[in-house]
Amino acid sequence: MTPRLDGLSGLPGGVDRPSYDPEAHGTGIVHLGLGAFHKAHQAAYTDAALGARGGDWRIAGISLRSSDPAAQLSPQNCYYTVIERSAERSRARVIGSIAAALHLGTDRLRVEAALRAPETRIVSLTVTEKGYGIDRSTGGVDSTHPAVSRDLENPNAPVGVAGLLVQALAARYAAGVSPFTLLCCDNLPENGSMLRGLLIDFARRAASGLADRIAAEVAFPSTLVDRITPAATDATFAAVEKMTGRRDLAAIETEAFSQWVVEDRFPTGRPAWDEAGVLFADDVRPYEEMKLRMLNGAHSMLAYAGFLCGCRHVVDVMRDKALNALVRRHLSAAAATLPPVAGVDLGEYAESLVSRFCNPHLRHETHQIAMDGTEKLPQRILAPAVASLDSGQSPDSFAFAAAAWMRYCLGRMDGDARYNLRDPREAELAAIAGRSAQAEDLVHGLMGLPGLFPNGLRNNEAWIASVSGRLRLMLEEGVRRAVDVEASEAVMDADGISSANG
Ligand code: CS2
Repeated sequence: MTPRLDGLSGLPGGVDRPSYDPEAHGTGIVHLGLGAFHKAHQAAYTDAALGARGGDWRIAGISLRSSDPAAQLSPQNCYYTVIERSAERSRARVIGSIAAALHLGTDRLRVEAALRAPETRIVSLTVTEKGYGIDRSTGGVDSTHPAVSRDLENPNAPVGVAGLLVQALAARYAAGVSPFTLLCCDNLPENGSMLRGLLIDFARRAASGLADRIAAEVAFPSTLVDRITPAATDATFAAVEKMTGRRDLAAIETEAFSQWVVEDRFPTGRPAWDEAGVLFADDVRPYEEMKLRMLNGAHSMLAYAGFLCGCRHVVDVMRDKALNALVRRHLSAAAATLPPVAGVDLGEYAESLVSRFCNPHLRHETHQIAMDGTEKLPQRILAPAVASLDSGQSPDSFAFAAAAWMRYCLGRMDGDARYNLRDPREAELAAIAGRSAQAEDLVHGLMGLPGLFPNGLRNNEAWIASVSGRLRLMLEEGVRRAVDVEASEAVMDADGISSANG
């Protein structure tokens, strides 16, 4: 039987591995959210930074809910393989930057000790958009979020992000240990300020007496993170075994491309991430908005429309002529809502996204991207929709994306096959869909969900009519037909624009 990966010796020559001795480096980072994205992104950058300049910056990774990541990584001494796939080649790389893998439910004392340790100078997070419990309308906590409400009632054994971090900061202050820097790495706008607002509000509500100190003393640099990382499958494990001669139950696959733009505010120090390709900027907002609206916005649009047309993977969507045209239209529509981004040509950026989406070796499921729509839509589709209306541009592509999401909320394909919505507000979505399957009723019900659609859209009759018309066509004639109609109109509009220009 193939031996399991548990160290660096005996790996075949073609497999990249740490150029440093991992065991010789201490831990300086605690990461909350030990999932595939962290393993493909921040842990890989930290591995490269350790190789470039060393330092006690290995990572203690923590999962808040599932015990699987710790169960997969711990027997392997936390080594794992990343397969990086470009259209041309695949390479395997073993990562050594994770020093410990813990599960909050099982290892609470070790988790609390890691968060309190003076050696922990950075706490980074990838807990997904829904993990924070943020009320987007106030910027504070959503007290109906299950983890938030539980932690406000029982602050001594927190289960959520805000509860755990406020408890850790309180313990550090009580012990005279300075606070850590908090580095949010989720796809949320102004993610550093968002986390700051959340913690200050939680601390205030928990009467911890810490709110002012957090506001004055804790650094929350914002970040843009980018690397397309499909969920690992059996095919991933089989590929790794073939490439490395090791069984690796923590392996992941990702694309070769990777980007990390970070605000350089680390009063407690940081790894030499700049040596590992991280771009440091004074203000990441322009990059973040560009990525959220173009990459993630197009992703969400293509996920709903593509999934409902029977495309299992993003590459299948891109091979469909009509959907491909709609992705391109969406990228231009999103780009038109953005201010210029220093050093970036938005047209070239759009082209690079198209080729990343077309990567034939990345099996990225549309159903994975479709998940958690109520958490993703605001920054990806609705904010640019408002911006397009405000500047007199056509909101068609955003209206189409919103209609496709609404159609997806019905939980059934045109042929009636059922699927899981996988959304934290699933019960509310199902209740609205259960009341009526008429386009106008669905649009009215879903746009009325508290805190989701901004007023700029809720009160805009033209927007409502545009979404309703598209949804009606999807319901009456099927999503396939609606996609084809939309694409032929998009192509005509584009031709109209180019002939008017030329
Ligand atoms: C995707 C993102 O699942 C999703 O919602 O849009 O995870 C996307 O792949 C990453 O943000 C790419 O950096």
